[in-house]
Amino acid sequence: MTGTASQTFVNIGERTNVTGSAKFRKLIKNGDYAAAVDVALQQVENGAQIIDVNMDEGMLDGVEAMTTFLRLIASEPDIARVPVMIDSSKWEVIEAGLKQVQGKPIVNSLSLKEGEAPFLHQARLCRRYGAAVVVMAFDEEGQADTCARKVEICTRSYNLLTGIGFPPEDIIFDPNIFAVATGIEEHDNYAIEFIEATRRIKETLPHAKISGGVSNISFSFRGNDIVREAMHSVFLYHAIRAGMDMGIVNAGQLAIYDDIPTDLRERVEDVILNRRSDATERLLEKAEDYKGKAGKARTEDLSWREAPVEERLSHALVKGINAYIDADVEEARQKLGRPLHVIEGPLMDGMNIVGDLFGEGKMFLPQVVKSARVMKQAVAYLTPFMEEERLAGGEGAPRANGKVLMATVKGDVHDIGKNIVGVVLQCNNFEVVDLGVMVPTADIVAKAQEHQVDVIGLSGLITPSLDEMVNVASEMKRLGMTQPLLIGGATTSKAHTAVKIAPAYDDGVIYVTDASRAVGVVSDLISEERREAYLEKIRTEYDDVRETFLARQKKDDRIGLEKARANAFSDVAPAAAPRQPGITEIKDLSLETLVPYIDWSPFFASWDLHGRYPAILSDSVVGEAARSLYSDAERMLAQIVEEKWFTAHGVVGLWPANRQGDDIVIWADESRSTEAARLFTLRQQIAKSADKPNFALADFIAAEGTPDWIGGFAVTAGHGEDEIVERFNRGNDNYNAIMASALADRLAEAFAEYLHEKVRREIWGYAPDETLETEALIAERYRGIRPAAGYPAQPDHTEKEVLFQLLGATDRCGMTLTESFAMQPGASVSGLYFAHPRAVYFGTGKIGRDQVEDYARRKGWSLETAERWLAPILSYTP
Ligand code: B12
Repeated sequence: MTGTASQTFVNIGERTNVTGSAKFRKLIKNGDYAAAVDVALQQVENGAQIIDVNMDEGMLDGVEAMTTFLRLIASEPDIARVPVMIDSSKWEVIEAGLKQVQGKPIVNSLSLKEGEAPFLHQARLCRRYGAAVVVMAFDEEGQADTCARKVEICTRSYNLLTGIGFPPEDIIFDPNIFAVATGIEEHDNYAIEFIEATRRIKETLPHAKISGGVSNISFSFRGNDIVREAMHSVFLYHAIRAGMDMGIVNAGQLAIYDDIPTDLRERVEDVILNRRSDATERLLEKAEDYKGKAGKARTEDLSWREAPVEERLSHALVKGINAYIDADVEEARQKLGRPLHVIEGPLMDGMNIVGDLFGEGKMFLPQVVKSARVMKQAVAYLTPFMEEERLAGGEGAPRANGKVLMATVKGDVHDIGKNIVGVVLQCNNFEVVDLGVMVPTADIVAKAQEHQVDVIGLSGLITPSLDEMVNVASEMKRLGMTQPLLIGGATTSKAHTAVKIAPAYDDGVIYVTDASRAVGVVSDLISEERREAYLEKIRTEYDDVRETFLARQKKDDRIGLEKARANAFSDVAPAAAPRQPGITEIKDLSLETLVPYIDWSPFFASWDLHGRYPAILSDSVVGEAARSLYSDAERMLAQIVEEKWFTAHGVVGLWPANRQGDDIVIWADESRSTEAARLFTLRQQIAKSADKPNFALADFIAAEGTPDWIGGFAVTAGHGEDEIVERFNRGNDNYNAIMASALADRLAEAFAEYLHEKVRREIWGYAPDETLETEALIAERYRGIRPAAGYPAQPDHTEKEVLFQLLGATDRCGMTLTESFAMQPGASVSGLYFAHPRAVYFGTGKIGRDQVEDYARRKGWSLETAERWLAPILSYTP
């Protein structure tokens, strides 16, 4: 087991630190904040769950750099979903950071270095901002290196902090990780001192957390990555067991504990645990073998087929092998006498192993879903025998741990995330009643009552679903229901759940970030003993989140709309007239054309494997799971193309257009006298530094008097998907059902990429000579952008309606919009084309009431309607 991948351990990304990353330092010094934001994004995509931001550099204005950077990442939803650790040795930089962060910040760090008074003063200020703090084991006498000193300083800090009412769960101790195996004898016990101190702090200082910079431990082996990775893994294996909660560590560069060759692991362990006096020399000796070497490939081994049937079933479940399942289950049934004995015996034992391995981070999602498939197929084989027994008066089906209802709310078509959670719950012997997508509130509450479920889970992909979830909560309250409500899906968040949904329902509303946490949460909710304490903990936590959110909203510093407009991006660069103006249809595009345009990284993310393709395939932690998933995907993709499982249609429109204020007028023809339609855009109202504009999409189109053009598109690769998914589900094959959906989504996105290129080179033709490889396309190294309604530059989903009309997307492509403006089929994308050479993607960020009123007026909406559709980006509470 890696320990490092343990479900509870939190990775802190460190690349957005000017002292630790030369690349980041250079970007910040050159004022290239857009590229610096990309660094943060990559960190998150590579699995960082917190990002550490440090601007402590002699030549930098730390306050300015911290402020600018945090503002920018706050308007990037993919980054803003992870907490920020504001890292500085200068208090004014920390405070500048605290003023910017939207979620719960973490301050890194405070210490008793300068004595108690400044320590407490800073802690009080952090408390006021709702921040958690990292406290270094450092006092007036220096940094602690022994366990006793570490514990002493942390205890003193803890007593001081709790003495002023600082919440203990917001205290994170860093008891100093120092290098071992340096050749200096006094250093040999450093890892043990840290691990022991961790254990004692966790035992004696309730709720406090432990963190540390992991790579320090292996400093003496610089240049030998295999040994360093092994040291990090072994160190974390022991430190996490002692209670370490989080650490600065490159998750992509960790060896799997079990995979470290035994002789190397033993010698590393000797060093980390200081087990023998010659440990350093012996590791140095061994390290020679690993200079520049790569790992070995494994060969398939069928010897498990010779084991007794119980062991074979367990092996098949853990490894996800369904090839022999029917024969093995039949053998077990004959051996054990009754079908129920097979389920409650070897099959449940096997699934328990799977559950444990997943919980410990030894198995990853695709593997678990494969295990679930084996289980389902085994149960399906046994069902007729159980039915026979039941008819003959026996007890029939096995008992589940509890029943969970799952549904994607009305107006939303997202399925994958919910289905994955369903499978993981089933793996842990919960019965799941899945109502599918677009489920109206009335059906959710009726089915919950009919099936007498213990817990209700709601999922949503797009922001209008957030409101719908509030409706479900209110209806549950009105009907006096008591089941706890789980909230999940891409746009949901703890803040939204705490601020908007929880107040609508009294019996527990819990936001669940991902599938791996769902089991723990549901178990707590179902347990008679733990349920109340768990709900109370959530209530207190959400009260805090709400308080912090509202406090922050009060001191929000949006600038007025007029001021933002005065700082618009103004660079007139009208586009050349298109080669094919008006509508171009693409009917039944060959799927083969799209394959080279697939961006694989999000495919892995949809299976909870985080990292960039292709590097993820050789990742030391998730590489094996990623390779196996990828080869299954390639196999299915070949079949999709060959057998035409899905049908892809697309449509492009290119129209004469001009900007009018923040609107874009689309003209009926080139005389530009009759308005055919009007698009509405929203402007950033965040205070910007000197030379940075407050963008709105309209800025990329020339004002009247200068002829300019705009484009729109809608593509789908989803016709046929539902039938295929249904077919797999009928065959108890969730793994392939989820795989087919994930591939349909990839093809839809690839279609958007392919079509954009065709538009630039041929249909519009403003970049006829562009030749870019897939990687460069994915990195968007071309002229022009294609923002979609719902993405951060235009969060208003209703803008899809006019686009669909202009394009005739329903007639031409069979695409429709739900009442929440989700597109059907699910694997669909639509958006606009801007050709301006300096057009960029941006986030509108939160907007002020003045703009909401103005937008309502422009769209002919009431203020209330505008506030409903723009709810996620309001900087105020209506
Ligand atoms: C893949 C993807 C797509 C795919 C597939 C969409 C689909 N049919 O599901 C495609 C390319 C088709 C697509 C299209 C669009 N997308 Co999109 N998409 C994404 C992306 C990159 C990943 C979503 C995903 O599948 N993740 C993998 C799954 C497994 O994760 P998950 O859904 O979050 O589920 C996990 C947890 O949330 C949790 N969970 C989920 N549900 C539940 C339920 C319960 C009860 C529990 C306990 C837990 C739980 O467990 C799951 C497993 O760990 C996100 C960005 C992101 N990084 O999240 C944007 C994102 C969701 N998309 C977005 C948008 C706007 C769109 C479009 C509207 C754009 C457009 N105009 O064309 C369309 C809408 C499609 C439609 N049919 O209407 C926005 C939504 C934000 C918003 N303002 O509404 C996002 C957040 C991107 C962004 N940064 O703005 N998209």
